[in-house]
Amino acid sequence: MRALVLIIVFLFSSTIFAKPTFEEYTQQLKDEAKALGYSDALIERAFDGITYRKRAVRADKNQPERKITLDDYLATRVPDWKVKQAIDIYQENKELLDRIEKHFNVQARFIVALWGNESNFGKITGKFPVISALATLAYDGRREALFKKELFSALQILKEGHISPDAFLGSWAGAMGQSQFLPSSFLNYAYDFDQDGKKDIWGNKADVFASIANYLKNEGWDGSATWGRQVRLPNGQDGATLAGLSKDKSKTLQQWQTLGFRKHSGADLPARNLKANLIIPDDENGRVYLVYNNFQTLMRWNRSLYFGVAVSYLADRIKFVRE
Ligand SMILES: [Ca+2]
Repeated sequence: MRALVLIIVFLFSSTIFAKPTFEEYTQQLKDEAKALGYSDALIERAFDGITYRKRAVRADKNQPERKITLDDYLATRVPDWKVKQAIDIYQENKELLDRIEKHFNVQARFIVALWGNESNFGKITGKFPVISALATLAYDGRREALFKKELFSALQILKEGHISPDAFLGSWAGAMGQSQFLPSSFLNYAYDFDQDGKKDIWGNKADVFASIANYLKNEGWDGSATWGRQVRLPNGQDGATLAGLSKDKSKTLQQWQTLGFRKHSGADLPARNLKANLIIPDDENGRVYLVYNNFQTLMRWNRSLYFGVAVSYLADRIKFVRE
C-alpha cells in the first residue's frame, strides 16, 4: 500500500514538475508575449527559426573567475596597438564625435574608449540571434526572470522596427551591436542621432556614439570632470588600513592629500574640493586609484573594476596624445 502511494506521488509530481522541453517553453514565452499585447505576426516573425543555443549556456556557465592581475588585464584589453587604433579612429570620426560630445556634454574620448572595449570599435558585435540566445538562457533557468525581461525588451525593439529579425544579432548573453547594450538598456538609452527613425547600434556610427553618450549622460556623467587618477600611496600603508579607507566615501582630494596620497608621478593632488573614493582593484602592491563620480557611472555600465579602469585608461591615453 505504502509503495503504491509512493508511486502515485512520484507519477503526480513528475507530471507537475517535469521541466518542459525547449519547444514547450518557447510556446509559453509566445503565450506570455501575446498576453503582453504583442501581435501574432510580430511574435511569429521574432520566434521564427528559434533554436536552443548550447554554446550560450556553456559560455554563461564558464565565465572565468578573476584570476589575472589588473596589469595583465590592461595589457590584454588595452595593448599599444589598440591605443594607436583608438587615436586614429578618433581622428577619422572627429567631426561627428565633436558634435555628439557637445550635444550630450560627454567627452568623446570616453565614447571611443567604451566603443573600443565593448566591440573593438564595432568589429566584434556577436553572431548569436538575440531571441534564441535570450530564450535559451531563460530556459536554462539560473537567471530566468532576468533573461525573460530582456527577451520581452527584445520583442519591443523589433516591434519598434529598429532592426530586422534576421539582422537581430548579439553576443551569447544578448548584448547587442557596437555598444553591446542589453535589450533593456537599448530601450532606455539607444539614440537615433541621424534622425532616420531607427536607433541603429549595429550599423550606424552616429547612433552608436550617441547611444553610448546618452547612456552615460542619463547615468550621471559630468562632462566638466574626468574619471579619477592613479595615485601613489603614503609610505608604510598596510593592506588593512587601505581596505578601511576604500570603504570611506566621504573624503575630498584635499583630505587624501593630507593623508599623504599623491599623484602617481609623486606630485601633489589637484587642489580641488572634489569627493574621491579609493579603489584597490588587486592589493596595495598593484595599481591604486582615486576616482570621482564619473567612475561610478562607468560602474553602472559594467560592475567590473577592471573594466572601468580599462576604459578610463584608454580614454586617458587618447587624451594625452590629443593635447
Ligand atoms: Ca538612426
